[in-house]
Formats: sequence, structure tokens, C-alpha cells
Amino acid sequence: MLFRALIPVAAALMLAACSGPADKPATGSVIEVKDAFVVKPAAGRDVASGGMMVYVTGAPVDLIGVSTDAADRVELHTMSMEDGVMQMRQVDSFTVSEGEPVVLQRGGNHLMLFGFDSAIQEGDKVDLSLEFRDSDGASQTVVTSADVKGLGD
Ligand SMILES: [Cu+2]
Repeated sequence: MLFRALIPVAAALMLAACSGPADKPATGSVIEVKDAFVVKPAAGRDVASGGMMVYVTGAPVDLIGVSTDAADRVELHTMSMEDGVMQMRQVDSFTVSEGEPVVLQRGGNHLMLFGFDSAIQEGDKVDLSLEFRDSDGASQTVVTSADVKGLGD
């Protein structure tokens, strides 16, 4: 998992403030999701991108999957520069640590929604169901409401 190793570095670069390693028990990690959005694709296309901020209080958790009624399938993607070209790659998970939120956004790590429902319009809201797993293997599902934005927003 080459890309998983890169993610904490990227998160630390984006966020100057960084607390020390969290050696707390995995139980009771509190997950908070903010500013979720999905970008409606151009007419005739059905692949949408999306993002959000994910915070955790307590032990680290992994975001291992996303589902929604608004699309057939959602993947977690990284974005990186390789030989001067931006490349997207699917990854299995993103790790969220206290003080190191996962930032999913345009131009960076992001969600990719395939088979996005063309009936959904800018200004609508869609629910995203986020599945997390903690270090004990316990899972936690968080549902967040994402704003549907236009390509130029
Ligand atoms: Cu992508």
C-alpha cells in the first residue's frame, strides 16, 4: 500500500497544526464529517467528484468505503504528480488521525462517484454513507449530507 504511506505526509503538509501521536484506546473514537460536496458532471457524463473534511477525536480510524443512492459506485482516489502529469489512483482507505483530518477536495485526494444520477441537480443534497474501521476492526457508519455543486462553483 504505497499510497497509504504517503497520505499522513500530505495531511501534515496541508495542516500546519499537528498534535502528537494518539496512543489512546480505539474505543470511543468520535468521527465528524464537514462540508461534504459532490460536483455534478457535465451534461452527458456520469462521473462526479466529491469531497469533505473528516475529523476524528480519539484513536485513528480508516475510511474504507462510501456508498450513496445517488450513484452506482463510489471510489476513494488519490491525486499525485508523476512525471509532470497528475495521476488519479484508487485506494482502499484513507486514515484519519486526531489533529490530521482527511481532506478530500478538487485537485487532491477525492471521492469519485460512477453512474451519478443525472436527475440530481445543482443545489440538491445527496446522502453519503461513510464506512469507517478502527484499529480493533470495529466498524462505524456515518451518514453525511453533501451539497451538489456545479462544475464552476
Ligand atoms: Cu478520481
